[in-house]
Formats: sequence, structure tokens, C-alpha cells
Amino acid sequence: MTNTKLVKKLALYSAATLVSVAAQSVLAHTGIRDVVQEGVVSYNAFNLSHGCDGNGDSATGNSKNIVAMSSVFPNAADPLMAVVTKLDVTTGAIVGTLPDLSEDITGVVSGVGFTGLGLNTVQPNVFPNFIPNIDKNTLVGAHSTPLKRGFAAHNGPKPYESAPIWQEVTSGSAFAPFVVGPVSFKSTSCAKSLRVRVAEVNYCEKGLKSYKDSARADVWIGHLTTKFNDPAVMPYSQADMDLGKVYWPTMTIARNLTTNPLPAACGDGYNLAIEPADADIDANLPIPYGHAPKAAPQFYWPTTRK
Ligand SMILES: [Cu+2]
Repeated sequence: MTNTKLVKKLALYSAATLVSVAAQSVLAHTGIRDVVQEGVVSYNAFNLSHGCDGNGDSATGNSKNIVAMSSVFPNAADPLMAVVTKLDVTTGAIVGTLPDLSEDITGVVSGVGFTGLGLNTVQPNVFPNFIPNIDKNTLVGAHSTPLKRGFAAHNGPKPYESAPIWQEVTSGSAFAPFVVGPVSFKSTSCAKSLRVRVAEVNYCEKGLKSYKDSARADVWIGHLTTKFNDPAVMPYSQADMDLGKVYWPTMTIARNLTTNPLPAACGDGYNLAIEPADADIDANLPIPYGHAPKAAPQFYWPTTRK
């Protein structure tokens, strides 16, 4: 082996070591693959990095295979369906709240939500049974298509049956793709980035009899809502909540500080975060029950159909 090849191989080994260390960390939850650059369309994805109740999240028990997922993005037309905060660029502490993104993000109108996120769906997806979440009342884009809010997917058996995401023995990545962008920062804004927090659930069990199983799902909203009210299925502790440590799958949209620098008066500026409000999560994160493609034929917790 040449020295160049040896160096390449060593680099691969250390990268693999980093990945396996990360996979065992409690922070190796479902995340979002790529940072999004300002002004660019991003073909991105959730990275479902481990199964339920194991592989680092739990001291005991094996990880279960994933059989479904659901998601909701903070892009509702009603700004009351999202929470917008300003964050200190160094500490991440919340330094303010905003009614909407109209001060900072190009194209956002005062009193309207973040419909310009540019969310679009991608098929095939992580499972063959695909359920887009569409707001038929809000038309967006050049072709006036209904606003997409998120999506769910499951592995059947109907109408299409597919393998689960295999996680029983060892953690592995599975991508649930989506598209966002382009998103740009106003030249007058002092924001350096926008952290888009997305509610996401991985399901490992389905059916009414699973509703008390703590390994039925991993719910990535980091806090309790009226419907998602079981701390056993999310990385949750009251102590963490008191410290403001709430885990979200987070997609960072980075400002281009070269072509769109902060105005001098901004100082260090701030980061922005937007997340779906609890009412939006409870309305749109559960997988609806019914017949595919509009809904899943099985019950996935939580559902209003019991
Ligand atoms: Cu995790």
C-alpha cells in the first residue's frame, strides 16, 4: 500500500470511529442531514439513526426496528402555529421572541407564517406508503400549489408492504428525504442563521395493544403536549426542561455573511429559531387513521381514533 493510500485508509478509520462514538451518544437522535445555505434549494433528509428504546437512549433493552415515521414543519400560514425566538449567538440562550419572521426573512409578510420555507416532498421515501400533509387552503409558489406541512410514511402491509428499518442488532442510518428553500435573509436583518426545528416521530410498534409500550415510538419534540403526553417515548426530563434543554431535529439555514453581511449596527447579531407550536404538533404530527394514501390503515399512537 502506498503512503497516500495508507493515509486515506487511516482517515476512513478515524471517520468510522467518530461515527460509532456519535451513534452511542444520547444526542445521536433523529437529526436533519445538511445545513442549508441561504438562497439555495436543499435536497435534504431526516436521518433516522437508531430504533426505539435502545442504541444509546436507554440503558436496558434492545432497539426495535422502525416501521413508520411522521413529521410536521413550522411553516403554517397562521403565525400563531409557530414559536419564533431570538438566540444569543454564543450561549444559545433565548433573548427575545418574535410574532413572525417578517423582520428577518425575505418574502415573509407581517402577520403571516413561514409559508416560504419552500417545503416539498420526495418519493420514493423511507417507506412505500406515503402520506403528504397538505394545507389545501393555502396556495403557494408560482403554480399556486397547496402548502405542504410535512409527511408520514409506513411500511404496510397495505397497500404496499416493505421491510422495516433494521435496527435490532446495530444502529444504522435511514434517510427520509424532503426539499426546502430557497430561503434568504433580509439585508437589514441582524440574524446569522435560522434554526428550523421540525417535529418528528419514529414508530416501532403499531396497533392499540402497543399504546402502553415505551418502545412503541421515539417522539422528537423534547417536551410534552396534550396528545404527545408520555415522557417514556421521548428524550425528556423535567430537569432538562427547566434548563431550556429541549431536543429538536434542527435544520440550520445559514446566512451568507460574505455576500450578505450583517449591518454594522448589529454587533454580534443573533440566531433565530422557529418551531411548531404545541397546537400545530397535536393537529398535524399524528398519522391519520384510514385508507392509504391519505392515511395509515393501522393505529399509530397517538390518534383520536381509539
Ligand atoms: Cu437518540
